Amino acid sequence: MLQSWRWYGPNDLVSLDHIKQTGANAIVTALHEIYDGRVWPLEDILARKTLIENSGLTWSVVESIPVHASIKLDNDEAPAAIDRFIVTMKNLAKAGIKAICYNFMPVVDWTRTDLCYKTENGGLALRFDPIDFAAYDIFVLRRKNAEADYNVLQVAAAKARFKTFDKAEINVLESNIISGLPGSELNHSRTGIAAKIAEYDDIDSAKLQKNLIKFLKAIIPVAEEYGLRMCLHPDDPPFSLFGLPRVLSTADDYRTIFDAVPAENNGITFCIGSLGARADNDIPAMIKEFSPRIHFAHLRNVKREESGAFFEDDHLAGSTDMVEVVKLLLAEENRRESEGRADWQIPMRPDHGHLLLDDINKKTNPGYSAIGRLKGLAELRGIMMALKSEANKV
Ligand code: DNO
Repeated sequence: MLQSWRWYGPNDLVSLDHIKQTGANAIVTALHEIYDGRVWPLEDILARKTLIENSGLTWSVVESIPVHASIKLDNDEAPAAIDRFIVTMKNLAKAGIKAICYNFMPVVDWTRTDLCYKTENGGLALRFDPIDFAAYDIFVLRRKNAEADYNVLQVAAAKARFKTFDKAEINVLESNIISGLPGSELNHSRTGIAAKIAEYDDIDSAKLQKNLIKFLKAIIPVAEEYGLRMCLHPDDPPFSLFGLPRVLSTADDYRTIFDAVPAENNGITFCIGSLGARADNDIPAMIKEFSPRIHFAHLRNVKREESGAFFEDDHLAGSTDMVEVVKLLLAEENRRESEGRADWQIPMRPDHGHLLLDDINKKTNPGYSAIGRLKGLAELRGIMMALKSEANKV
């Protein structure tokens, strides 16, 4: 697999030179400074590409082109926003960057309630606790009719949890949930997020899915023409937040969009950590079913807890069998290679990592510190090498 590393651009505290030292040879990045639906100019893309190449690395995947809210809402501004998205796709193709990750989560992108959860080893991990989330939603944000989106037991647990919070804890929880984690386009205020959520009052899952399919029908033919592999990232976490619809959480969700727009360019960012947060997602079965469409893989492993919470465990621990995952992805690469495809390698990146050692006292992007990801990459690389060596002996 192509060993890649997410880099947030020239301001990233983990520099390209450091990334080179990890042994990764490809970069996953975006023009993060242009997040509001404007076109990414070809010259800006080329300048970023040159910067990467001057460090001896290649830009393998774009993560992500933000999908403007008007497209999710399918309002009057949507056609122009789709046109701009397409111009950016074409500019990336002209620059030779052919894999594009994006997502279709309304209002909030990936979300956690705790960014400093202490693991058994003393490192710090990211965690999502649905009761903390409900406590924020119902009792801090006080979203209209929020209680209706939770069952009686959850509301009672959230109320009890809320009573234990002091002001400082509420501030941290709020900032974790609404300030936007790295790579998210939006950084909301409390009133701002309430207004954004209200825009979706009339949009249920069926409508959001319809809007997604309309978008795919516009962009996938362009991807086919320009040889772009589009990689739709799953919802993280893979269930509704703030009562908002989420339509990329299960195998059925992906089946629906692949049936509607069958071209293989209509692919998936197979994010083990996002999909693995649901016990009813059978990850190996999903890889087997969707393998020709897996154009990008995020390798990360969440540990599901009894309560419905989950935390990000070590890359080889957690609730998903990572060895099995890597084995299946290598098998798909072999299949592509045997077809003589130039793009047979699936780019992967070690997704997130614990805060470890002296990174704990540094300023880092949550989930994207150097040492934790380096550890993850090293472990995953070991699995790849071992499996390849075994396969060569057969
Ligand atoms: C988190 C992520 C997300 C993801 C985007 C994909 O670490 O995997 O930021 O990149 O949602 O579009």
